Amino acid sequence: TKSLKDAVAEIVPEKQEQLKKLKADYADASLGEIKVSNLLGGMRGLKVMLWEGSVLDSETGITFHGKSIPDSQKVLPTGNDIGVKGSEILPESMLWLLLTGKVPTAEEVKGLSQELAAKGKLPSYLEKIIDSFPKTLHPMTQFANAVASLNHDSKFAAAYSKGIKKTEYWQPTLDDSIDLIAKLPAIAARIYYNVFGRGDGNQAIDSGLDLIGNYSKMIGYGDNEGMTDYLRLYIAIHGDHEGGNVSAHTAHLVGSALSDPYLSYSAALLGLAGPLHGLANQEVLGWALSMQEAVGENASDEQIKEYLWKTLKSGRVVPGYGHAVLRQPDPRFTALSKFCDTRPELRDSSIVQLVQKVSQIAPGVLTEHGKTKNPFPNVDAASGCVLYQYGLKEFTYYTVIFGISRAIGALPQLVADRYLGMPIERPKSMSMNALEALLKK
Ligand code: FCX
Repeated sequence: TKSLKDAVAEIVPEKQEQLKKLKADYADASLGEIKVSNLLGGMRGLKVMLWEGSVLDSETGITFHGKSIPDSQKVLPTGNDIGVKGSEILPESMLWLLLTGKVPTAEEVKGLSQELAAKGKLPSYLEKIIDSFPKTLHPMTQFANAVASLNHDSKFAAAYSKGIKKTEYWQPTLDDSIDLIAKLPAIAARIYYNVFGRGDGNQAIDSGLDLIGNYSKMIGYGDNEGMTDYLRLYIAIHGDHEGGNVSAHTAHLVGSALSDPYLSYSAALLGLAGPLHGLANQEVLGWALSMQEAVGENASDEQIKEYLWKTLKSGRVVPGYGHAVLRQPDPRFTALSKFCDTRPELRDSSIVQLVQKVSQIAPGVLTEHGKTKNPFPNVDAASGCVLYQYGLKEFTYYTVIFGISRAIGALPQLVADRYLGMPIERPKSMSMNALEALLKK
């Protein structure tokens, strides 16, 4: 069977040709004007970045090389397809799709799973670094530090210092990316063990298991099919959300300086650790549990409304709601909610039921409040309550799981950046005085 590297090598010439043609035919074509409001408003809506894996439509949500989440669920190989139990998308299948634009066969995914298992063990220097972190250091800070430390063994950094040709950059970038994705579960599991004392302290890897089958086992859920398959689904559909979000953009920006994949992705994780981005899933659960404590288990719609207003009136955001691009309910939220509906252990859970009830009521309250451009739930509204129900109750750890996922989207773009020869990113900034002088001219 074909390796992932062979599959990427196959598409490189056509992608390079496509870029050449775009430059030749359209280099001077306009993609719209830049307004002062764009400069002052976090660059919303400006089409200024190339991102190959996925495109986000404000109404219909994310598509991965043209495939929606339900499309992907129909065609991408699952655990059952490769001989490990489970009916949800394997993150390996999504990684293959994002890197190549092609749907892999079950054999190709199985081969990739085996490659990842073979590369998953942590070097002992890294284990020592992770073990030296104080337990009180936030798991995301530990995660980003550990990922950056792997730059010690970067093939890209080594090849660059030896003078590798620019046309070959993508190959060690892909090697590093696969190596990093292979090691993320063991890094995340070791942090979990050190901070919370749960799971397997040695992060043993079973060569017959898929990436997340192994991760689930390492954090103590190897026998829980529901949790393992949920983790696969969550990690697969959460991987890529086009290029402008903080974590993806950071990986691309830092990578544009030819920092290797470990350094680039470590920077992305630090962006993911912000409460308006990845940390929202930690925030949502804390907020939902406080609501449950305040309103009790069988809260009425009125009680939930009151609680939402209390949050808004105290000047806080309702975590898990709103989005910088989306203007409809997030299809990732919908996919996770559907997963809950198919599983009795989740369907009957009071916290899952509360979160689902809030998702019906909050859009009305947020619309009446009148500030947010999107009153609907985003992915973070649903993700944490499922982990909680399955007994993973340490919510400062939740964003680490998001951090395993985002690598599957951000690293493929880094590979594309290298085979497309993308330049160092360097937008123009303005001071307020310079802006006024320009506008008054
Ligand atoms: N609750 C209350 N107010 C909200 C809100 C919410 N959930 N979402 C947006 N608003 C407010 C904003 O704070 C802003 O107020 P301001 O004018 O006083 O500054 C106003 O509505 C307009 O914001 P809007 O343009 O709709 O949203 P932005 O693009 O600026 O921000 C995020 C998007 C996602 C950051 C925002 O909706 C938010 O803070 N949501 C809550 C946190 C969250 O769930 N983040 C996760 C997002 C995502 F899925 C991810 O990255 O993981």
